[in-house]
Amino acid sequence: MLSANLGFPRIGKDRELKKAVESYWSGATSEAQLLEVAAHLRAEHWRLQLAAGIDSIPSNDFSLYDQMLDMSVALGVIPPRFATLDVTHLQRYFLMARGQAPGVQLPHEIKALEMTKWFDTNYHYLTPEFEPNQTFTPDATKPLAELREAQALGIATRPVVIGPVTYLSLGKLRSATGDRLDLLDALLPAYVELLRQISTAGATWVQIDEPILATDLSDKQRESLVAAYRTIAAELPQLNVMLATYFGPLAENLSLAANLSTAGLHVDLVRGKEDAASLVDVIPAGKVVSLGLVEGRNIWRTNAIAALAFAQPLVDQLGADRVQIAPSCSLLHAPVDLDAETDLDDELKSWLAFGKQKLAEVKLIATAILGPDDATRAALEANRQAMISRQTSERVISPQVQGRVAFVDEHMQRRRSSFPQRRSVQQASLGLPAFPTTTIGSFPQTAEIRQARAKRRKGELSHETYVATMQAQIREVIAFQEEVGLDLLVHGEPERNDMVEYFGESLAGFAITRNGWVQSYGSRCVKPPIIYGDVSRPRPMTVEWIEFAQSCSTKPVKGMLTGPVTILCWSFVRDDQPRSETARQIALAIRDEVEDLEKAGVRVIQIDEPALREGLPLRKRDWNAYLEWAGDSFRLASSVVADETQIHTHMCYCEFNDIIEAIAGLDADVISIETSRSDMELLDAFVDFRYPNEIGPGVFDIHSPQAPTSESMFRLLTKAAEVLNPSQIWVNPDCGLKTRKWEEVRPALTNMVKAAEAARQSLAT
Ligand code: THG
Ligand code: ZN
Repeated sequence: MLSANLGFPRIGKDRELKKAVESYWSGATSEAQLLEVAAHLRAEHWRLQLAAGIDSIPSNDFSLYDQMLDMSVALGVIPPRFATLDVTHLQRYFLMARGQAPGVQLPHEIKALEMTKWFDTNYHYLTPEFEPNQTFTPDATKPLAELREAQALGIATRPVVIGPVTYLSLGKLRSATGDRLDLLDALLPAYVELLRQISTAGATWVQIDEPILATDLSDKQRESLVAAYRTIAAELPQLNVMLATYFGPLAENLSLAANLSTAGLHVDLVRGKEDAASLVDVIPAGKVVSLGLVEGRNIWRTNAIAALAFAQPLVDQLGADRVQIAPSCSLLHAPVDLDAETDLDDELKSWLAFGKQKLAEVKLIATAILGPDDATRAALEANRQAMISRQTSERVISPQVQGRVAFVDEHMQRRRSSFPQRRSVQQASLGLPAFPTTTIGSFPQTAEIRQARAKRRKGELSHETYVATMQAQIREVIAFQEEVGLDLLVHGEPERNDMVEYFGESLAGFAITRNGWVQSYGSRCVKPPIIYGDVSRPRPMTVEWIEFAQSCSTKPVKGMLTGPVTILCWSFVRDDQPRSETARQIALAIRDEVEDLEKAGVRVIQIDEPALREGLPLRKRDWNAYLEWAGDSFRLASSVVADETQIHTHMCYCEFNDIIEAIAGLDADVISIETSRSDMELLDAFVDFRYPNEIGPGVFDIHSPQAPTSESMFRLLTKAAEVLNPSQIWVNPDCGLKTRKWEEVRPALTNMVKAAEAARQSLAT
């Protein structure tokens, strides 16, 4: 039975690509040096897949930044502001990605392409921008070079491209009217030419990714899919297309996908298990079917025997020569190699599989399905033992946690009084002015802070010295905020690296990896914690830091926590219970922390949920159920407090319109959101909905090093006060200040306080 892979992580097992790209950006290394590292990584990854016995190995899955950006380049979708620049190919590529490139001095700022989340993963792609009369010019340089590079190593590959309908659907049209799908007729000749060149260069198969098929499709998208693959098949009859779908069940799109004019169809049978039931009925005779049986975007070892039992009837009915075994989706979303995890214990490791291990699983299933030999039998037995170990481990199930979850009831998820009642008690107890000023939580992470954390990790710093260093930082941050005149203070979070990793380190049921990096966007990576067992909080996680911070000031200091939904969304989660169940366990752990903070005298507690919106399921029909348990989790975490205690939440850039009701349902006393970049347009949802609680619409963009003027911020506040009740409005930046420098933060916050004072003078009722 053939085995196939859909894509391999390109960042490198030691994030070699990240380092090489960032070094090139800084000017420390040349273009040639960067390209050499890239070629080296590709070769290493192809050899690794070959060694794993994978029959169909992808090429063009590599990228120096992002595969959607690569696609835009391959189709000549270069917005005029980049096309007209006199720069090299690679400089233009990075200008599109980041608005800057080494060796390029621009007379004025140039806006990079917008970044958007890739379906429901934590990967972000660069959004194609289409002009109203967009033309497409094929440029096959990259796919051809990679195909030939692999050929030179003696490896035949299946080049991967993103499909035309997914590509158009994810792009945005730079005009108020029109439909980007209307560009299909102009786009298809470019695709055909691109594929023709790939075919001529020796590829017999290509993989065309259309993950859009796992979403709710419009009639126009369906028609476009039919037209696109009819044209490609007619123009290139010699080329075999494996149409790859993933990230969810095809459901009502299954018959459409199966009947598109392609030689093969890949289905995600992990997220889309339900598709298996009708797959054989709808698949046309002779079409090759790729079964995605090994989860590509999580870290759990596949239950090989269960996968075999699941696949066997499909193989029997379709015929072994028509079936391939594959991961569910590209392995881009998995860390590279479990072997590098020297700190995880053997038992936990036996439950896991990263990219390299997933290839072995694909191969194992493909081999075993035809009747296992002795070695395969032994591998299956080892797999079975690991499954039993995980299913029966006392590390996974905690009777205490289970018992507690069983006793969660409605009143635990509701504040004691309604918002208007809470509001008057909070006003009396906090005594804040109108247009109160605050920040989102983090302050600049200086080299000194990072060094102290790194030294502590390596055991080079005693606990006492570490605490003293952090306390000194906190003291300074508090003094700074008092000096600037902020009303509600924060401790600055010097002790935290990534917010989710920080809480993952302190919670039971979580494991932290040493090197389990996954690309988030461009050169940026995240290291999601692994939730393997029932979650609880063995001891307070933040209380001592906040208590210390409060001891430095008579002004109120906020307790800072990450919400249960965000911790869930940014971790690798259990696959042996519903996400909602895991979220509820995390919520109880956060609730414990909230309770302890309150007991310690903390009067304001912020629980951030930046990932709430991005956790939305791909299919609209699943939204309500998600929003319900997500909201329940947030309220379970936050509602333990007395009326006097003010609960804040924060959400980053996000389209609020379609979930505003759920956001109001969180019943946070105050929400801070990002609004400055859209000139307060993002407030519209809150206005139209008549959002009842208090809001801090961000008045300056923390992504820009430029300090905003107090006039610009006052103008934004004026805009906000026209549509909201002035007594609802808080004054804060868009997001945390972690990535900024002190010399940028000082003038920005000084001006912000001035703007708030001006608002109190002229806008307060
Ligand atoms: N934390 C986690 N997941 C996230 C975000 C986060 N997912 C979505 C969003 N935020 C992604 N944004 C970023 C922003 C910055 C970085 C990564 C993802 C980043 N990473 C460092 C890097 O790659 O250099 C990691 C370095 C380190 O920790 O040593 O800067 O905020 N969990
Ligand atoms: Zn934010």
